[in-house]
Amino acid sequence: MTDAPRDLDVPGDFDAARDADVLRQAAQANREDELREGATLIFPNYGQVVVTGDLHGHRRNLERLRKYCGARHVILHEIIHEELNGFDDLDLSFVALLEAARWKCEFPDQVHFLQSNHELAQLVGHEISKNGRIVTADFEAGVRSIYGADTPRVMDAVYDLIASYPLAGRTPHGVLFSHSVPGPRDLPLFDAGVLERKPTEDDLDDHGSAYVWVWGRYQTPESLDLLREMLGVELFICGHQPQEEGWAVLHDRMLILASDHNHGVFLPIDLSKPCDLERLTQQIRPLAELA
Ligand SMILES: [Mn+2]
Repeated sequence: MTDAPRDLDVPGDFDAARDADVLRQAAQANREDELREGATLIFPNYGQVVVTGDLHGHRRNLERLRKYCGARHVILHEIIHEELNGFDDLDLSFVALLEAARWKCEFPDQVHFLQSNHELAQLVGHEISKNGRIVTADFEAGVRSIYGADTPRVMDAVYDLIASYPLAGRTPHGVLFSHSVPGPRDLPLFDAGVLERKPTEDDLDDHGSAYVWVWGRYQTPESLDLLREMLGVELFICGHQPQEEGWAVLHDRMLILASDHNHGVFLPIDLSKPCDLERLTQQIRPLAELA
């Protein structure tokens, strides 16, 4: 890897000072989000919210969403760490993150981010390897290919943005949005108070409450029922668990969406109406149908 910026197959031009400023402005807009109470976004009982799943650098799907959403609320998560085809490929998912940050700056009341395990790992320097690659290192290598010696300045702004993410969103009709929720093994470690405060270093650290929130796997009907009771919600809409077909329902209590490939989906929800899982699954739409 050289330190010199190279020609990139990405639209637009890059400037470390200007782009770092965009990321920091988006971070500030997240902290000042008018829906935010602690680490939770409280959605109103009017308007629409478009829920998505993991994005993993899929810039085409992000662009489709940006055109579709207009004045709707939109929820984005796990924007970084893209799937690469070969070992020589660069992870340029940073560009998707920058585009999402620009979108947040343009529509601060509509665009909302949620914390994810991949982004949290990037923030705290916890290595994630996938298919023999260390994706957290590859992400930074991608940023370095764009900004060269200015990389630390841009990475600091990336960390500011990731640290600003809330953990969850909830609707007046009992739907909870999050990247994941704790599995049965982690529930005893989980303090639901984390959703009501700015997550502390302990919360973000390995096996802290924010950590088990975004890393959760292997949910059971019983663990989801415990969480429903603890949080006062009816159902969960998450990402995190890969879905080749775009979505799946887990234990009649959790809907999992994926937006990171050509069969990726999105879900527009009318916030004024009560909803159940069956109705929600009928409203799921393929991103590919958007221009
Ligand atoms: Mn994940």
